[in-house]
Amino acid sequence: MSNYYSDLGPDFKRRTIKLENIPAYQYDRDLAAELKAKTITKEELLELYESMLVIREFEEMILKCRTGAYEIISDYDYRGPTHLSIGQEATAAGACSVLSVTDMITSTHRGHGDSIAKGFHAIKRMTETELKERCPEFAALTGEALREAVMEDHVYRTIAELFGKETGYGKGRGGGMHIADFRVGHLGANAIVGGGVPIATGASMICRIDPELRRNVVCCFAGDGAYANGVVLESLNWAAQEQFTGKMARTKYGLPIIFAVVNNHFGMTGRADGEVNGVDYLARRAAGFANNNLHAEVVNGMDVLAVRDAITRAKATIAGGDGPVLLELDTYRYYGHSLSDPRNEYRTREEEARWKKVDPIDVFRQQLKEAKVATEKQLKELERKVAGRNARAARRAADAPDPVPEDVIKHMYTDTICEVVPEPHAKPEIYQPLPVIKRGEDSRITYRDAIKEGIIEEMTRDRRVLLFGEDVADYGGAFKLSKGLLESFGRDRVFNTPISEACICGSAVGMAMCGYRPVAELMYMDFALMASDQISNQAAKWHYMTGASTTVPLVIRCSVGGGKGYGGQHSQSLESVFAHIPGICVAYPSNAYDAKGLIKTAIRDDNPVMFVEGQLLYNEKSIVPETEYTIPFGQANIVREGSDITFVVWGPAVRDAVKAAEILAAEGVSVEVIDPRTLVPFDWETVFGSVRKTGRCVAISQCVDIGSFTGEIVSQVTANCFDCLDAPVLKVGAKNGIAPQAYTLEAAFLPTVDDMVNAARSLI
Ligand SMILES: Cc1ncc(C[n+]2csc(CCOP(=O)(O)OP(=O)(O)O)c2C)c(N)n1
Repeated sequence: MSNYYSDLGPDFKRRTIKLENIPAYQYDRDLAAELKAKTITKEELLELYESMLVIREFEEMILKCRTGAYEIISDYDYRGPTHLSIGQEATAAGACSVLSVTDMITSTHRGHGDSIAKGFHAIKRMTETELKERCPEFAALTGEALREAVMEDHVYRTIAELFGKETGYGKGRGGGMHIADFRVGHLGANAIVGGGVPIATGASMICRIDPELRRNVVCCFAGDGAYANGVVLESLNWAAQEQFTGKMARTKYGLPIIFAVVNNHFGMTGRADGEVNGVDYLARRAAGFANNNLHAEVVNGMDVLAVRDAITRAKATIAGGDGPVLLELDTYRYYGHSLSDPRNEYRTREEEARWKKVDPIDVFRQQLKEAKVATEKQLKELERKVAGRNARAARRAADAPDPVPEDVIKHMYTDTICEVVPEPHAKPEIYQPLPVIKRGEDSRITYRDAIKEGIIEEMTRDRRVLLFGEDVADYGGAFKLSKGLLESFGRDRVFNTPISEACICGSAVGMAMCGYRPVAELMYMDFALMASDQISNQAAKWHYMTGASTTVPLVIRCSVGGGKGYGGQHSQSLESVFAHIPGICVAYPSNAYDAKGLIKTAIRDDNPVMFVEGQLLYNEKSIVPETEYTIPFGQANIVREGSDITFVVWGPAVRDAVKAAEILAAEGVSVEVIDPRTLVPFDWETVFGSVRKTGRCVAISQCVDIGSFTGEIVSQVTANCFDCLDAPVLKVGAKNGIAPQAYTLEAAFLPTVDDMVNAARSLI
């Protein structure tokens, strides 16, 4: 027991800390033994074989497409990525064969096999009704003809996505590296190495607490290269926490996630062993995160039955409440990173030949014959069937319509919001009375309390709203905004996280993909840069990349520390950075009334939202009705009307802009102050309307001037109101520098009331 857990006080006696052993290659049966033990049927064996064949046929099609050797579509010019998984088929087929239709997976840039196998085995398990729901166009078919038609459709949609066609799984927006099919629990392949791992972790958080998803597991495929990536290690640490593994939470059930490390021994175009890994077996990674090694095991990933066995046992461990599990699947990639990689710099043909001797398909085929599961003739027939199905699907995909150019940004945002909370999520359990927000007689409350009240109302309305971040639960967050919420809503909905900003945001994506509405807190906006992949490449892009087959309704709350003398890494106003990323909304309330209305809208919106809070505003009060209200995104607030100049300004700078307007009023200059409230979406019409009236405009914010969103306002106003302008459009922001700590320097760094007044005077 460590000193921390001992009641006897510190004990520094010499000792050795023992690590648990990690079993490797424990599977000691073969196909005949499984048959004899009746642990598998002949049909299941043939299903496994067919699944691997479909993957190989698909990958070999890509190979041949490059040289025109795939005759059925030799006229088609395939131009996309070529990350083939030939050699690794047993990992995908073995794992997916024992996942249920609703179990989930995440996958990688080398994920054709995972995607094909997940759909293939799900379709094999679907009832006729489910098959018809999936493909209503086959309603007239029944039995095997129906299943076969749906299977061919699966292959077709996969190839169509690879070819970037409108009929692909992601309507051609994502392509093969981002393929997903949420109807069978495929939450997406990911072209960011390791990017899918926190998403899988987040999804498993929902499987753990949601009554309907409760029986599901998430199988997270990621390569050996990924296990050197920060967010992956953050995810392992996250998943191992006792608050999720059962001991501290109401839900006594560990995270139902299988970290399936697909170790093909290569990162990209170099060896992984010895060059990037540092350990002989990647299963050792698990020992750094949990005393039980996350039940880690090394598995023969060339043997589909060994993989099937390991995943089956992992599922049983998870069903017993003792997840998560990490499995290293030892396999080999026959081709280069992509087809442009000749692979001779980092490995030999002799090495490849040694691995091909244990080829998952050839070895299994031999076993099928030896155990008399199928004759040579029957196997050939199956192989012909698979090749024919693939060829027909490929031809159809090559002929399928391309997306039309006018739709280039269609699906970037959804216009849906959660208007009605579906059962059983309405009226969640409240364990203790809700925290009381104290109001004066005039109903004024602080900006901090306004956000808190909005969150409480939304958490009371919808059980799918979760709140998490560093120390937000017991302590109430660094700014005490969430104090008391843990007691009311319980630790399954309000929880602390490790200091893992990437995993905080990435897991929120996974939760959102499962239909939940996570609200993640990042203590300072500066730390959002630690999570920039998860915000910008994951949260922002999945709705588009899947052709709108998922939404990502999450809120990332982050506060700006500027003005407190906290220096360069705790003071940045980065909203302009995120406004530049298509796919996310950006809100920045400037007062308590707006803060409550906007946080409620943010939580109900089906798009991912960066919700920026000004720390200097936390104690500012305004009148905030106790009753429910929301403020629509993209609706600016005219803070003060005027006729000579338009100030467009947001966040804490609004207060200063109003002061500047008062000074200018005394000089006879009438300023209209417009607070857009949200940068994305932006209320251009209100701004243009104002400038057409005043003829002058200054865009103001606390962002560093260079590259600030104020520049976008200057550009749009100039382009749209040119005829009405009496003067150039100006911008005022922070100096083009790094926020300093010194009071005098910070005062000079941030835009001042004088800067605003002077800008206005220069236009008159
Ligand atoms: C974050 C990130 N860094 C680098 C790359 C470029 N890249 C693509 S695949 C790859 C190697 C990945 O290795 P591994 O995770 O073992 O998967 P494998 O390719 O072997 O299937 C790299 C470095 C990337 N896509 N994402």
